[in-house]
Amino acid sequence: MADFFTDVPGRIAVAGTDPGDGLGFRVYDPDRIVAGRRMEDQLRIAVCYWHSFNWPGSDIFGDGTFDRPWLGATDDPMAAAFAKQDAAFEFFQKLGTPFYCFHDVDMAPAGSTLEESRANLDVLVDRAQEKQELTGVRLLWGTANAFSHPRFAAGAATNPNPEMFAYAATQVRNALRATHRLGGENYVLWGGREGYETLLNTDMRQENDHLARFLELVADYKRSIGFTGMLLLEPKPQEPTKHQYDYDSATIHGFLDRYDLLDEYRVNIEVNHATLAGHSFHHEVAYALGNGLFGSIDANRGDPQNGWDTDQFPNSVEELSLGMYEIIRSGGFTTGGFNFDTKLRRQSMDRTDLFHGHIGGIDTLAQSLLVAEALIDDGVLDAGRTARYADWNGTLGRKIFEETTTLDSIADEATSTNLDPHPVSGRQEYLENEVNRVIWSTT
Ligand code: XLS
Ligand code: NI
Ligand code: NI
Repeated sequence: MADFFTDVPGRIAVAGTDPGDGLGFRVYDPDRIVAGRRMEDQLRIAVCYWHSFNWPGSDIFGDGTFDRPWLGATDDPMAAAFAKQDAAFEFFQKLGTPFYCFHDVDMAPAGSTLEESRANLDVLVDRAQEKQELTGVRLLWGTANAFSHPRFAAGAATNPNPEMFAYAATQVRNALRATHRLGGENYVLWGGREGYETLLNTDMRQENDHLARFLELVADYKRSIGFTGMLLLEPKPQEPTKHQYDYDSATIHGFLDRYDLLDEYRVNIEVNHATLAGHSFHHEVAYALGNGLFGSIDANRGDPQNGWDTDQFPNSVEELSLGMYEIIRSGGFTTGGFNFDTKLRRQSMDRTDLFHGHIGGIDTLAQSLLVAEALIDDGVLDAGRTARYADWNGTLGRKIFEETTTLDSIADEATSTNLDPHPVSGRQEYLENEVNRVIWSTT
């Protein structure tokens, strides 16, 4: 199965070099220095196992359409997992990106018992370790899928049946251990069905207590095995459940604070989940950065006319540049990166389409990174914000925060000086034009 992607004979050409086979990056050049770091080290791109190598291109109305010979080519699930892993690493290497991500069941088939599942995962992890050493590809994060199997229909940690909690805990224990063995830089928990369909049968408060207990156990286990990577929660407002507990970054923030878990977890923000929550990507990133919660990104985009998680490849520099600007001006990623949690459209059935999707998405991120650097260097947004809040450094601004200040003292002074403040322009259109000026002139 080696050399499955036969239309792509070697590594994809980076920007500035001749793409002999016609497939090349137009902007992404790993060694180009942007905002003080190599582009590769700023973006820390990862390819995801699940959408790219597990999913056959099926939807709720139809079967798989993709040319993926490792899916179903053999009745032996372990042989199929080996073939899939070969294809995945061939793809990572040809694309030339530094990281990948996986769920336990993406990498290894579930067995008929928990013990068999763990043993299967161990075999595939050994194999992954060899391939990582051979190719230099590293693990951005691992995770456990505790949402697909029918046993998790009513949730994993929030399932009314404690046996499901224990089952999910076993999966997470094994996946976290695998992530640690593979040198993963983070471990992600996406609460796929941690939410509810109807309050007629749901005790929300109790389910939240169970989720917090789960997260506490995971954090303790992480420390007990010496895993120094970051634990990340991935917000999503709904889908598959009607209402998910990890709605958005602010909801997760409140939850972690309430259960005294703020030191243990950060967030993995997905672009399409931000928009499903009624926010922009920019908002979610700025909230997480501003509250010490920022961890990593699942790069993708939604469809503005659809109300679900279409997980398309990112292609809008406008959409990504402002989020990128916040990330880079705050010092960039530490353990996080941009994971392509992205799906091809069902009609993109050629094996080479997987390259086109990733190349376009990576170039979009690379161009957004250049825009972010240019926005920082230009200074127009920082200068505008600084000027807008400047009065808080003045006499009144400072006095409001003095300990002796009371509501009465503020009101008395305002009344006696006959305070009559005048509003000033927020200059939104001016700033939008300035951002476009920078976007349009960045090369
Ligand atoms: C689904 C999520 C999922 C997580 C990993 O919407 O994005 O893919 O990233 O479980
Ligand atoms: Ni995701
Ligand atoms: Ni998603």
